Amino acid sequence: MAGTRRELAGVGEDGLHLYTCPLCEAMCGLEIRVEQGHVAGVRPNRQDVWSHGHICPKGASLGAVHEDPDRIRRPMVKVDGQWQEVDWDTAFRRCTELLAPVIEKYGIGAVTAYTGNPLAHSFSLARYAGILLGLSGMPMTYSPGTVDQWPKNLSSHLMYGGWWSFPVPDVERTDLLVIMGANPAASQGSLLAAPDVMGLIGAVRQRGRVIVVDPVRTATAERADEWLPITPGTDAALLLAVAHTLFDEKLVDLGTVAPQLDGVDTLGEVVADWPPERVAEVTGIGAERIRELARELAATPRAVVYGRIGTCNQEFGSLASWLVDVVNVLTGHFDVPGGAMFPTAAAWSVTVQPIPGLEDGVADFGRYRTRVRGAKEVLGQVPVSCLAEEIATPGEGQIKALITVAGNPVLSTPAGHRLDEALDELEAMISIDLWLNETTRHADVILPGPSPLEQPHHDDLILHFAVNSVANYSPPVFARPDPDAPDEWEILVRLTGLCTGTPAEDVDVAAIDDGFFDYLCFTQGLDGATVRALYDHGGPERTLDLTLRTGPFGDRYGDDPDGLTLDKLRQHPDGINFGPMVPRVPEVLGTSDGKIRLAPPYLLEDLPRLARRLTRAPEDLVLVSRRHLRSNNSWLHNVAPLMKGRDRCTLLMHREDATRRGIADGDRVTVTSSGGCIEVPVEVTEAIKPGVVSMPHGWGHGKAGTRLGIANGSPGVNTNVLSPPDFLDEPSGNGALNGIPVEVRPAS
Ligand SMILES: Nc1nc2c(c(=O)[nH]1)N[C@H]1C(S)=C(S)[C@@H](COP(=O)(O)OP(=O)(O)OC[C@H]3O[C@@H](n4cnc5c(=O)[nH]c(N)nc54)[C@H](O)[C@@H]3O)O[C@H]1N2
Ligand SMILES: Nc1nc2c(c(=O)[nH]1)N[C@H]1C(S)=C(S)[C@@H](COP(=O)(O)OP(=O)(O)OC[C@H]3O[C@@H](n4cnc5c(=O)[nH]c(N)nc54)[C@H](O)[C@@H]3O)O[C@H]1N2
Ligand code: SF4
Ligand SMILES: [Mo]
Repeated sequence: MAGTRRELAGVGEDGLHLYTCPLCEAMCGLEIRVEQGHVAGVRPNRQDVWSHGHICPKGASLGAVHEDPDRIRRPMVKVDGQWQEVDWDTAFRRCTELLAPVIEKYGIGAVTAYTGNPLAHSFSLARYAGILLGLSGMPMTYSPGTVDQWPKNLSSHLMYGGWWSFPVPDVERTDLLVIMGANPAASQGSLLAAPDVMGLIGAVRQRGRVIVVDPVRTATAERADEWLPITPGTDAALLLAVAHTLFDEKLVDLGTVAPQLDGVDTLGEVVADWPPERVAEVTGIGAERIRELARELAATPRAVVYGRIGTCNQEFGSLASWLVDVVNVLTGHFDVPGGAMFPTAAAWSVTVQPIPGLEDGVADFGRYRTRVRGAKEVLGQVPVSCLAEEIATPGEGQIKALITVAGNPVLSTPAGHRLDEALDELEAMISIDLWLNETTRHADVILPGPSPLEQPHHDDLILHFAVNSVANYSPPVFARPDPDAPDEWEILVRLTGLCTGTPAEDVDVAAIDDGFFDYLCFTQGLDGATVRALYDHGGPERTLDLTLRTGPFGDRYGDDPDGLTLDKLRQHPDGINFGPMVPRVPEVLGTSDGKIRLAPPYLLEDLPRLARRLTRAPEDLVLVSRRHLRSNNSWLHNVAPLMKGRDRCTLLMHREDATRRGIADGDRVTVTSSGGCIEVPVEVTEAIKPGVVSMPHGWGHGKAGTRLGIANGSPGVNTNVLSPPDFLDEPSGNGALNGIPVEVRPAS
């Protein structure tokens, strides 16, 4: 019934609510029916101008997430090892009692934070994380960024002068899509926000071709025209050979961005050393197939290569991330429809502001190093795998206090089992989280935010990866049970104040919020006090209105009366779609000379390391990671409807590899790496390259002191026990969670 107007219920009322799912980059519009104060049903919103009726099982279970009896609803304080529910004032006083003495004794350098993945999807946390990270004075903080997209941040910073300027594959209009190291059938798209991404990929096949480069024949590969099984960690070599062929066969076509390119000749000289014959053996892809891939890309007017986590979380993540873009540029598929394009978000994000001192894409890294390992800072982050040793190793500068925000690093980060032990040594740990899980069980205080359905929603960062310029606003479905409970942004502001010397309970939240707002106004050439006078409230809604109104479609506070405002979005509950991506070069570039740097020296310096990889003795077996549609990293395993079906925490192994080891389907095996050892059941398959095994991450529940009734019933094992903390992509410091050498034996 396209276009029909429905009667929508108000916040907290029974009836029909429209809500954008905050769980992944697909940002599906949902219809949520509430009866007697409970979610009676979740259905896709077919009138949503972005998702047009797409949904997955996770979105359909948002009601179960909200109703989860294990979800933390009131602050909790640990007293003599026992949790007590307390009021908010008591909880903040306890934070002060814990943190103030640590800062007084050791200084703020002994305090750090870990900010996890759901933050990027949260209305409140995403818009205010910058306050904690920027104003608290903590010299180093940690995040899953360095087990995720840090290599892409790095290559974008160096090439475009914008560390969050990611070219996104225009899947709506391309005719040849090469997917490397991504499985959108499970993930629903990553650094690629698209509505019903598998539907769009199916449509590419109707028009043209889809090729998947992955060591695993994933559900995405099953639905592609061709699967190219690649040796983990060798994508950079493959892409160098593709670029070689483009130069060698005079297929280079720089397209519309030609005037902005810097370094084309250097690149030509570099790739001359990388003929397909040189990389065929190590990649496992024949030289002629590589040449043909280059020719197909060059000959197809609308073609694009898309690389994601498999090309980042690996030994040569920075080179691979850079070279994906290089190949798109050399084939003329950059900044044009059907190629890789820079999205235009309707609301600009605080998160993507340049790092002070690094505005121009300079390679000024290692401005500080970690105390224990000497790991260098890259774009303000050090490898997250350093956190455990920084807590556990005594001496000047030892970490004594930790704040976690929406993160579960015990399961998500390399050698999480060591972190699990180290967390007990902290003098203070405060977690902003909704569950008592493997990480937060170590906390002294847990400060819960409202459930997703008790918050408004409009994505922040994710809309910068979206194939359409879309804007929408969802009011909360439910009213807060305790109207006086602070929102998560307020918690962040109080903890920031605490870090700078004010007791958490005394922090003037409104003043800090106003100061932050004034700064945001200042970046737009506006006077904060004047703009603030237009509002009767602060918080993320005010920030959203500012970023919409000063964004590309905004009304600029009246300059364009037809322009976008939050009020206008409220009147369009199905969202407003400003259409597909448009060319943005050169305006999007942050380099001082306005150029795209095709051959950044910092990345070229890493090529000898890749060359050494070519002659390394082949590994017997290497481990890669995978995702499942009904998991979300570590944290949706407590939702009963998502846990139906057979055990997902299994080791995928090729039949030949299993037979050779006397292993049968369903057998339990031990998997050993230089990092550690786990025991897990095997799933024997032909849908994986021989010599490669695959494990999902985010499992390993069932720990004492957690409150996860359902997850603890199907705990699985933590694959990150196997991730060696020092196995890294060197230029970015990103963890190499794929391509880990392992041994597999039948369990005794
Ligand atoms: N349902 C669900 N959705 C999610 C998540 C989730 O946990 N569950 N997590 C979210 C998050 S945080 C992220 S970052 C995104 C990630 O989204 P994607 O990037 O799509 O991640 P995966 O589904 O893990 O797919 C990665 C693929 O890389 C392959 N691979 C491993 N090593 C290599 C290699 O060396 N080379 C190549 N070419 N391929 C390799 C793996 O076999 C796997 O198929 O998903 C998001 N969406
Ligand atoms: N081996 C291996 N390891 C990996 C990966 C891999 O591919 N392989 N992928 C990596 C990637 S890409 C990522 S992003 C990381 C994820 O790493 P993390 O972000 O550390 O892990 P999550 O499992 O997403 O943890 C989310 C936490 O947030 C809490 N939470 C959920 N919603 C909210 C909310 O609204 N507010 C608050 N305050 N808390 C909330 C949950 O209870 C949970 O504690 O894992 C990484 N680890
Ligand atoms: S694909 Fe699923 S989890 Fe992702 S936004 Fe849509 S409903 Fe939510
Ligand atoms: Mo991620």
